[in-house]
Amino acid sequence: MDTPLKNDRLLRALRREPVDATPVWVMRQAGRYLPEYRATRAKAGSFMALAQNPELACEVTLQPLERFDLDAAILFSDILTIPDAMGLGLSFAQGEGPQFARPVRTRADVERLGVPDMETELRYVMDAVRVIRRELAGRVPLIGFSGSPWTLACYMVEGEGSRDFATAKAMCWNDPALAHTLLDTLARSVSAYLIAQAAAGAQALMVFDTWGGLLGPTAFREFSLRYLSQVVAALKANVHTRDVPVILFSKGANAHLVEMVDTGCAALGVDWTIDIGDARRAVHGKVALQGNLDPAVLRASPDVIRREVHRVLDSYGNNPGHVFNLGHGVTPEVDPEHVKVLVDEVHSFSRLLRAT
Ligand code: 1CP
Repeated sequence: MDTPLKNDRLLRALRREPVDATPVWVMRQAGRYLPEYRATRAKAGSFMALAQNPELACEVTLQPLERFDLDAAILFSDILTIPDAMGLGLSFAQGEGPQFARPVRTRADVERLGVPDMETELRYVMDAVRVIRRELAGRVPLIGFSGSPWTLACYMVEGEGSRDFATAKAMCWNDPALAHTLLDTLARSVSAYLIAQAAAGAQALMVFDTWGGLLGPTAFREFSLRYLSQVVAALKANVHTRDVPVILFSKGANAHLVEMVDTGCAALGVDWTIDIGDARRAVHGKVALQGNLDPAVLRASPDVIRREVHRVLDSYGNNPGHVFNLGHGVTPEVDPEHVKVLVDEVHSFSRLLRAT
């Protein structure tokens, strides 16, 4: 567990310290675009069987690191493990999104929910963290993660994926007190989950607020940001997490970057709809930024990918605190060779930038 890191670029960049080259990892770097992932998933039988088997979860976590010169590993799991552990009955139909057998709609549904026990109901996640740390043997840091309270509430109330999560939003308008009870239970669960992952060995923590951008400015502050702040405050107050960098990613919420800095997070994820140089100026270099290449660029030719990598690196400039990533997850039809082009170009071009 105490093996020194051979590659600490990610952690240095998150602390806004100098690095020899910009660190890079890719959201959803383990996933369906990799044939070896599809093979392991077939062997496991289902997505949840894969996620609940620590040895197989470790195998797929390491697969992208065998192919690409990545600067971080991310735990192979899912944000929906918490609602599953709360008893909602999660399943993934083949080729389709998540579904809950028992969505949360009424006050009785919300009041039934408790904070899951991390070392029993979610032990498989902590076991996966421990196995991955052992197998990584200090090659790169391991990122743990959770969904944000708001994004988890979206799936729990809706009962499945959605374009607009209109049922979840309706709860916020029709019964805000009920929405707040649910979000508070989720914030306490997310905090306990991230603390347990750090205690098990996660070296950085990311919170995915994938659906934050569905909310207007006032609702974003009330139903998303407030609970992100609650989570970061809980992590700062805990001995396992007070020194572990936290990355907050609210997709589609670029208008709120400055307010998000006030949570006390180490870094903000940014999607591709803002120039990363503008985002850096907006936050006055007070946090690191992670992003923000449009994932659709990976469907273009290697020359276009290199040019777009240069554009993002040039825009951030020779400033501390950049973690290169996509602005959202890599999609299943992407050619893995294109991910290799991206990763190698980030390292070589960022070295060049530092030399000039
Ligand atoms: O068919 C399959 O094999 C399942 C596809 C899949 C994968 C590869 C799912 C189901 N989850 C995952 C892994 C996963 N999910 C990771 C692993 C680590 C890595 O990045 O390599 C992570 C970090 C997540 C996080 C996640 N799950 C988010 C937040 C990030 C994002 O992409 O915005 C969300 C919204 C989910 C929900 C979810 N789980 C799976 C799917 C297909 C979805 C999206 C459902 C929808 O469309 O709403």
